[in-house]
Amino acid sequence: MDKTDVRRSKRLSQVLRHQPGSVGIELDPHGWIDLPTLLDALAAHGSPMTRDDVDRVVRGNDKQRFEIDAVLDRIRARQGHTVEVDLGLAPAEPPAVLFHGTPRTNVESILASGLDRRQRHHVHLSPDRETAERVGARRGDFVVFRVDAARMRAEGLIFWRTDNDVWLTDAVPAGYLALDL
Ligand code: HQG
Repeated sequence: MDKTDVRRSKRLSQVLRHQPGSVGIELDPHGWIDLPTLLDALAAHGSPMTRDDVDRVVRGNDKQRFEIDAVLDRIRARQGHTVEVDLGLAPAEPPAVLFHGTPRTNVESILASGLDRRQRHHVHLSPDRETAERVGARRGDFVVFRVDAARMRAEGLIFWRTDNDVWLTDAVPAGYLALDL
C-alpha cells in the first residue's frame, strides 16, 4: 500500500472508529455507514476519496481493519472502536495461550493491575507472538506478555474473535499474565 493509501486508511480508521462526528456522520448501532454518505461526508470535510480508493484500501489493508457489505453498500471498522458500537460478535473459544505486546514502560503497571481496555471497548490480544511484537513495536521498545487464555476460559471469562483474528476480552487480571521472555 503506498503512502497516500496509508493516509486514507488512517483517515477511515479515525472516522469509522473514533470520530464519525468530525465529518458530520453517525454510525448505525453496529458501526455501519452507507458508502455514498461516507464519501460525500469525506469530500465535504477536505478528504475526498473515490469509491475505488476505498475498495483498494479495504482490500489491501495489512490487518483487514475494515469490511464492506456489498449488498447494502456500507462499510465499518471490524474492531478498535472508541465510539459505542455493538459488533455483534459471538463468544468464541480462544487458543490456550494468547499474546499481548506493549511498551516496556507499561510493565510494572500491568503486572500490578492486569490489562485493562483503556480507551477501547476491549483488551486486544494476538493469536501469535509475531503479531503481538508488531503491536508492541508501534510505540518503540516493547515486551510481550503471555495470557493464560485456557485458565481464563475455565474460570468463566469470555473471549470474542473478530473476523481479522484479533481476540477480545473485557480485562486480563494480572494472575493470568506472564512476561514472555
Ligand atoms: C496498555 C492496533 C499500563 C496496553 C494494534 C496498550 C492492536 C496498560 C495500551 C490494537 C494497562 C492501550 C490494539 C495497565 C493496558 N497499565 N498500561 N494496567 N492495561 N495497558 O492502542 O492493545 O492498527 O488501546 O498494553 O495493532 O496496543 O488500530 O491497545 O499498550 O491490534 O488496527 O494500554 O490496535 O490495531 O493501547 O492495540 P491501545 P493495543 P490498529
